[in-house]
Amino acid sequence: MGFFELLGFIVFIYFIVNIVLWLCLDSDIELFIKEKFGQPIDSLRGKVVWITGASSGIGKSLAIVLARHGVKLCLSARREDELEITKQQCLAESSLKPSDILVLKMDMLQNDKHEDYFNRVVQHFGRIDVLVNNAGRSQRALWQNIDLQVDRALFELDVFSVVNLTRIYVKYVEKNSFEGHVVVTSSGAGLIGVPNSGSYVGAKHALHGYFDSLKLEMPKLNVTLFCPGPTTTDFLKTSFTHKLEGEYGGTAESSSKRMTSERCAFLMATSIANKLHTSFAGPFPIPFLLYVSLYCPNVRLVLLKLLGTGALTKIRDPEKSGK
Ligand SMILES: NC(=O)c1ccc[n+]([C@@H]2O[C@H](COP(=O)([O-])OP(=O)(O)OC[C@H]3O[C@@H](n4cnc5c(N)ncnc54)[C@H](OP(=O)(O)O)[C@@H]3O)[C@@H](O)[C@H]2O)c1
Ligand SMILES: *[C@@H]1O[C@H](CO)[C@@H](O)[C@H](O)[C@H]1NC(C)=O
Ligand SMILES: CC(=O)N[C@H]1CO[C@H](CO)[C@@H](O)[C@@H]1O
Repeated sequence: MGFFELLGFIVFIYFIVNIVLWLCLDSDIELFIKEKFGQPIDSLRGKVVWITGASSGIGKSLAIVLARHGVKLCLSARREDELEITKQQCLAESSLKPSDILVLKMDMLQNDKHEDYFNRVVQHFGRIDVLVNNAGRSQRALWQNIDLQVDRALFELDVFSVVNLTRIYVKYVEKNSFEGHVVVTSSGAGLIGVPNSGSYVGAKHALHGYFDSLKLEMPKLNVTLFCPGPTTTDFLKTSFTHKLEGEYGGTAESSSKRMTSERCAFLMATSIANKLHTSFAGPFPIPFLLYVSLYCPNVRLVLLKLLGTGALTKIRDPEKSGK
């Protein structure tokens, strides 16, 4: 075999291995490698992490994973009783003291109070090492029927409240010149379009624009955009619809087509510990779809034509498949 044949063969094998990994893994390849060989979650021990939306779902599971590794936590959301339950579970599974976990009743939509809340957390712990912007609501609605008020409300929560709180944090990091880390729970729907969630997809995409720009302006700041695919949480219950009043009220049943929130939180904690910039996770075919869409947009178009919108809808909401 000549040199160029060998080179061609290696490149060919490289692509085959990649595509096999796209099909087998429940995360992107970088996160998979870090899970096996990178910084363990334990490298975050002793740090102070503020998780918004810690009263249920991914935020709650993340709190528990981090607590097990001795991470001090601020848990915020609107439902204080649920936050207390998260706190008790964290304490039961770790050697943290009650004062290592601060419960903060906070509505993200009250932007004018962000500074007060922020100061309370700093006062309690003396510092904030990582801010995890996780609070958010999803959506189920047909694009053409959505009231502009819903678009605005969704951006208020999923984008503007996140941006406002992060600006306070970023100024604080700069003033005290320490190594800051901002984390955002985006979504697979923050990387590609999906049906039945127009405003949500727009909002999650917007986060990538905001935080990519922030990273360029502050290269030393660690920024992590974590993008889960379908995960079993209560998110469908409180999802927006096409009109402002009311919530979707669905239940996301556990299914092999959804990640458990525990697995999601473990991968998210791994991405945070390794300071990855963008990570994604989800069972087959989520990583495959995301890789194809990001690396080969033309193949994506062909794939979508073959699969149809209905298939994508079922990937997101498996209960619709009538399994
Ligand atoms: N589950 C999925 O399939 C999935 C997939 C991709 C991305 N995500 C993202 O993951 C994040 C967490 O969602 P989840 O699935 O864990 O759903 P979830 O169980 O409904 O959790 C949402 C969290 O956000 C908080 N929240 C909502 N509105 C708030 C407000 N106005 N102020 C403060 N906190 C508020 C909720 O707490 P309170 O109600 O107590 O305020 C709750 O703790 C979201 O950003 C979501 O977009 C989820
Ligand atoms: C994370 O922050 C540290 C300290 O500012 C910096 O040296 C490092 O390059 C950052 N890592 C990434 C991946 O941006
Ligand atoms: C629009 C808005 O309410 N912005 C708030 C964001 O946070 C600052 C603190 O830096 C508040 O003063 C603003 O009111």
